[in-house]
Amino acid sequence: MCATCGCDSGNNEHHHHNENHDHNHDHSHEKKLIDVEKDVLYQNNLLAEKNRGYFEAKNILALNLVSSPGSGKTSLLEKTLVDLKNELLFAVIEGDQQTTNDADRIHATGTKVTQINTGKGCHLDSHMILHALQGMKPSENSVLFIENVGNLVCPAMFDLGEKERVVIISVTEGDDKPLKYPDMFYSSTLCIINKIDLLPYVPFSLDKVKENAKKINPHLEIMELSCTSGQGLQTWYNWLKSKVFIEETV
Ligand SMILES: Nc1nc2c(ncn2[C@@H]2O[C@H](COP(=O)(O)OP(=O)(O)O)[C@@H](O)[C@H]2O)c(=O)[nH]1
Ligand SMILES: [Mg+2]
Repeated sequence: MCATCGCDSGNNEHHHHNENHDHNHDHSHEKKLIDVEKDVLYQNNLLAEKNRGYFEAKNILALNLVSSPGSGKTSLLEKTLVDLKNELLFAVIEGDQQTTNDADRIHATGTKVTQINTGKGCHLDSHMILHALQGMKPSENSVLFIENVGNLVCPAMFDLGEKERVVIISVTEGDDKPLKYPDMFYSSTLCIINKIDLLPYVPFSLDKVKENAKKINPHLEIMELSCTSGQGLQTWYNWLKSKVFIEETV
């Protein structure tokens, strides 16, 4: 049980850290915990639908970028915002526990950006996004990137109202991660494998990570790139533009 988001550990065993906890009880506090968790996710889903309606009404393509810390979310945004600035209109919501470091990096590209600091929180939720939208008012017909808190677990449970969830994994993290964090890979529509410039130096198999990711989610699209060398970025840009194009034609 995560103390901040109420996420289920998936383990229904009742753990007591206090060795002297020997009283008999009916575990009703567990039920209370599950009810709270259900309520948190229910409320989140309601507001996520509200956000989705807002995005649809304004023809905003919202993408939720999720990954472990340091896999390259902000680096990918920095490249994308600069390289496509003459073709697409962008806005960014940055999520981190502390600091405005990422928002500062995005601001330096000349893009409209809002930073959300979650404090003890380990994920963004739909209420935070709603609040940020009310403040920043992203333009119609734009692409809104939401960089989530670096965490491969809790953000998987929280729909923000996004159209696409993009999970980024870098080659230094190990090719077994889709199997270890299945919820994130199952709930994403695109997987970007970043830092392929480092492949000669690390024991990471592109084939293996793809096989593992497809085991979890057979529909997952997968692409590989390097923000540092630029290799593969064009594939990402084409994917992004194809999504904007689809948005405009429906
Ligand atoms: N070698 C290499 N380093 C990268 C690449 N992309 C990002 N990095 C580095 O990885 C670190 C974390 O990147 P950042 O974008 O802050 O990751 P975030 O925490 O997911 O936003 C930084 O030092 C980046 O320079 C890449 O494609 N190749
Ligand atoms: Mg970042």
